[in-house]
Amino acid sequence: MAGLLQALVGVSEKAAQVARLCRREEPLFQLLVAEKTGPDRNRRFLQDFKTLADVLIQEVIKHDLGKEFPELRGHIHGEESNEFRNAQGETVTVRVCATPGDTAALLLSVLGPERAAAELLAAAVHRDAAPGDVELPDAALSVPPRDLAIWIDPIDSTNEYIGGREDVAPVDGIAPGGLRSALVLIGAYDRHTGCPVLGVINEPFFRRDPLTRRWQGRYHWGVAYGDTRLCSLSPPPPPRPTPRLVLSRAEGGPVRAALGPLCGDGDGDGDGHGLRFAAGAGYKLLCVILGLADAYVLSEGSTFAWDACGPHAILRALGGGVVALAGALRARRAGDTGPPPELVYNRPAEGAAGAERWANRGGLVAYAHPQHLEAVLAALATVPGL
Ligand code: 2IP
Ligand code: CA
Repeated sequence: MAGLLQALVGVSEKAAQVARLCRREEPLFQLLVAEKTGPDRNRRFLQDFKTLADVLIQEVIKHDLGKEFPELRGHIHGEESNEFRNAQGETVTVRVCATPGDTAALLLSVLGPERAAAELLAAAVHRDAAPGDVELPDAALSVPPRDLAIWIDPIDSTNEYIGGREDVAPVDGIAPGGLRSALVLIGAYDRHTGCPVLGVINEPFFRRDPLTRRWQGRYHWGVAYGDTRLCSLSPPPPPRPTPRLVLSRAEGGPVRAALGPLCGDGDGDGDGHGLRFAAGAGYKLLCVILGLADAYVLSEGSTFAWDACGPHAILRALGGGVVALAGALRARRAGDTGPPPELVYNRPAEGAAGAERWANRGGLVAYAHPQHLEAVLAALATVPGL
């Protein structure tokens, strides 16, 4: 298990390096932002460069983890399929080849004339990632990889990653948007129960080195398996008497209005009181993990298994969790007083197709302290339609 955690940290570092590379190296950066800079002859592909980088990172993670832990092969999932269509309409299966040259040639069949970009990406995926320096206490961590499966989000908060704003001032430590909210999310869950057991969040754009001006990252991990709870972070501070909640900017008026009073914001307009707004599902979960917010509330099914699995494992390691909002409200209204069901990661939504199969339908509440979960549910139980 310690080996697997180290490996997950290692692959998250590789993904973070690719994320930084795509913004640092001109040939890649041009492709990344091309959509914003006007029409181009190769439009069909350019619109999908970020997807190609994501697919490639996913394949690297599958390749590297599958090599070290053969039991995980076929159980490593992400948002994207590795079937990629190039500008000529041909289907190319993106994968890591035996040599950097072969991988570059494969990427070139998607990237058309962009040889420099293909070579930079191929070199990055074949470079050895810095091994995770995670040291675990000798706790008997006996969960065998054959019982686990993995969800990966190579870069969450795509829009902020592409937009690349560096100067977004944090409010009480929470960045409302910008590069800080672009994160690598990796989670391992129990194949049989669907419970998240191991999570890594990597922040590729944590801070700029004052001397080199290069971006530096950092990462966090957590383990919640059986009775074992281990985390790279200290437990969150004691619950604030008035909770601080973080929401998506897309969250609607009725939910804001119901939650505002709970956190000292009478009209729910987020004007410096307890409601905070931030981009990125993973980033909002990280805010709860870091104790910057007490809960993240989302009333829509706009997050997916790959957004929540890794952060959820870390939250569990710290004594918190993530519940399905609609299910929790339903149980509450039916008089059920037990703890509401946590999200699980092995059950596709019935009747859904494509990415929707893995949507966290009906929204979620991520919390650090159970009393804040209770307060949020009590406030939301009054909102019609939820
Ligand atoms: C997105 C991303 C969005 C988030 C959405 C996720 O993932 O994190 O920012 O919406 O739920 O699925 P919001 O910012 O409103 O919380 P991706 O960027 O990987 O598509
Ligand atoms: Ca995402």
